[in-house]
Amino acid sequence: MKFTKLSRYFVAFVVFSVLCAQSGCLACTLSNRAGAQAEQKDWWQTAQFYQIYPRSFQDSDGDGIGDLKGITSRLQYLKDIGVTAAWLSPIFKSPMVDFGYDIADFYEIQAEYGTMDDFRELISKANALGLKIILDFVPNHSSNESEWFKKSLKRERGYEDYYVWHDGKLDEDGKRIPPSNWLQAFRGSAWEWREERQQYYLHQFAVQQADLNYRNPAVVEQMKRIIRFWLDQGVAGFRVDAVPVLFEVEPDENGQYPDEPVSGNTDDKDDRAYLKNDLIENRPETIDMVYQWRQVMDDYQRIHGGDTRVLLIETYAPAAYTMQMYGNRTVEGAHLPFNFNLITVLKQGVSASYVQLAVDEWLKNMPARRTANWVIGNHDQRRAASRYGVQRTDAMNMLVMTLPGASVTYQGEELGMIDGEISWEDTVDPAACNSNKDIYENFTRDPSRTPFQWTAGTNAGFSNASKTWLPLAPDYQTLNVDVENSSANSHLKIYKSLIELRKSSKTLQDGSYKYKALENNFFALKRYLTGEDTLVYIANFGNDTSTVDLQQDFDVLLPAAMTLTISSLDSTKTSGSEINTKSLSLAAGEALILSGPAN
Ligand SMILES: *[C@@H]1O[C@H](CO)[C@@H](O)[C@H](O)[C@H]1NC(C)=O
Ligand SMILES: *[C@@H]1O[C@H](CO)[C@@H](O)[C@H](O)[C@H]1NC(C)=O
Ligand SMILES: *[C@@H]1O[C@H](CO)[C@@H](O)[C@H](O)[C@H]1NC(C)=O
Ligand SMILES: *[C@@H]1O[C@H](CO)[C@@H](O)[C@H](O)[C@H]1NC(C)=O
Ligand SMILES: *[C@@H]1O[C@H](CO)[C@@H](O)[C@H](O)[C@H]1NC(C)=O
Ligand SMILES: *[C@@H]1O[C@H](CO)[C@@H](O)[C@H](O)[C@H]1NC(C)=O
Ligand SMILES: CC(=O)N[C@H]1CO[C@H](CO)[C@@H](O)[C@@H]1O
Ligand SMILES: [Ca+2]
Ligand SMILES: [Ca+2]
Repeated sequence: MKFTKLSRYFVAFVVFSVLCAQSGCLACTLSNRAGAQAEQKDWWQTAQFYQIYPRSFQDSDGDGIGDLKGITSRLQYLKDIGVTAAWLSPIFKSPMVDFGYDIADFYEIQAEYGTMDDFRELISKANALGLKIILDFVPNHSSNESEWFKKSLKRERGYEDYYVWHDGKLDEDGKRIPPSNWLQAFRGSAWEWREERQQYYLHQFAVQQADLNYRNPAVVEQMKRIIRFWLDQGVAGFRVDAVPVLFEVEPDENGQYPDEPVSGNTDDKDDRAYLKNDLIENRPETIDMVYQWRQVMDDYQRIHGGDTRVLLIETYAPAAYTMQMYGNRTVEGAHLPFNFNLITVLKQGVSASYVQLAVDEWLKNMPARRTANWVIGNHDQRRAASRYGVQRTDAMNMLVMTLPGASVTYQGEELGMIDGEISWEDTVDPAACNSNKDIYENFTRDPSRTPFQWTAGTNAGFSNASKTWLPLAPDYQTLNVDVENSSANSHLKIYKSLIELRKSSKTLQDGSYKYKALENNFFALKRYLTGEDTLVYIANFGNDTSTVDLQQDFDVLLPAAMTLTISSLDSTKTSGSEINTKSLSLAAGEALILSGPAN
């Protein structure tokens, strides 16, 4: 029997009321009030998502490479810190040219990561703990080692147009050249010649990542089949990779692809940023494909019931484009298009005014009744603590957890892990290997992929191998889960208390917001809700200690004294103490969450 959303909550409310009548506890009375509200949020709207990079999380068999059994053995950790749902970077069969983002079989698990049985075990352990597992869906391309590609190469029936093939064109000397000047993400041409077919194929990423042809209905159907296949295995949804590059412009009336204009952003002609890329990114057809995937997931839900399966998508794109991913007035799209503004905008500089710009860019463009989300890192970026500055580790974690909506953690951000140091000899990322020894550090993504730091022991407790697939970051003996969990205070302890606050605070879940960059590089955020405590986040993004009058510079409604609820690690202020909001002094990087009565 299925309930509509409203009636399901109503049933939960009745059951709860009965329990309460028996126990007569105060907590129940308070929860009743919340349960009775019509606008109850769905699980993903206030979720704490956590990205696992499987290769680097936990190795269970001593080959130096993380795996599914390793993840299963660490699920309790995720539960302990309060995570709602973990999304796993790709675990599918792959030659590992781009470490799993080059999938050879979308229906198989990569052998070095484990088996389908290991995956089922992972799902069942996660379910038992009340954790949700989300998979990475990589629809733009497959590995060139996939059966589909091999068949397409031979023009086998049904596969001729699985990829984007083209004859190329002739230059002035009659020499064959690629169809267009398009560049791939990892340097150089996006076209690769194949003798067998006497044609070029398109690859927006590495040569070994051939773009699937979304103008072929058989491809569209195949990808929907993949979604249903993994939903059948019990996953709670998908995080979809590299969505903006799904469709490219159609060929013109002569069957030719137009060249991209030069951007003027760099002189490096192999760097994708050399061109504008409007013809190969952010096409309108892509938005409709996202709506179609949502339909597949909603249909699945209608048939099979259970909690909402979520669609999270990766879009580094301008707001006007990204916001359409949520859906339009008649059609639903992604539950959450990932918001990378705190990464991209703050690359210009880390300051309160850039934080304000990043937050504005999302909240001022987001359509009504949609859910915001905040991301500060992933396996493509330098680690958050290294990018924002180590002394701002807690300030950033506190920010993403007090802003409205869902928040996303990349593994290690809860510990304040910093970039590993990877020599050219140890470099394995294609984005770096396709460059050279002198410039690879500008392109490498390896430093944020070093093994997770569990203990001060061998290989940080990640693996028993004599050599791990990437070297450990040098600081693992002092920066790890064991040390941080047994210290009186640590980034990890602060992170845990932030999640606890999010889970217990109606103000953070449902409250309104107001925020402002103040003149002395302080950023202030107020969350408030009728009848509930008001919470204020305040952080000093500058390099010097300074003092602010929060009432005068931020909000006259704030009380003159508020209670310190959570503070950054280096703060000398005592939790639970009274803070004078009219004269608040913060050291560089210091951040506080204050609470006070509703106003
Ligand atoms: C932290 O330590 C506590 C107490 O020893 C233990 O119960 C908990 O499982 C540990 N958590 C982690 C994440 O290691
Ligand atoms: C995939 O691409 C790589 C690099 O061009 C090449 O060495 C390999 O032979 C290709 N595999 C297939 C099946 O085409
Ligand atoms: C919403 O999207 C659908 C599917 O792409 C499209 O057919 C429809 O015209 C759009 N509606 C609005 C109001 O934009
Ligand atoms: C590498 O990055 C540095 C610092 O951002 C910059 O000055 C330099 O021009 C970059 N070099 C290349 C080859 O992109
Ligand atoms: C490493 O080896 C020890 C001793 O054999 C064992 O107890 C432990 O479980 C192993 N850990 C991993 C991560 O393989
Ligand atoms: C803070 O120091 C960093 C590094 O020294 C510098 O790049 C930045 O501009 C400084 N910020 C301010 C606001 O002075
Ligand atoms: C953050 C993220 O998932 N990045 C991936 C985007 O897609 C390319 C190609 O699949 C990968 O190389 C990135 O790691
Ligand atoms: Ca392993
Ligand atoms: Ca594409």
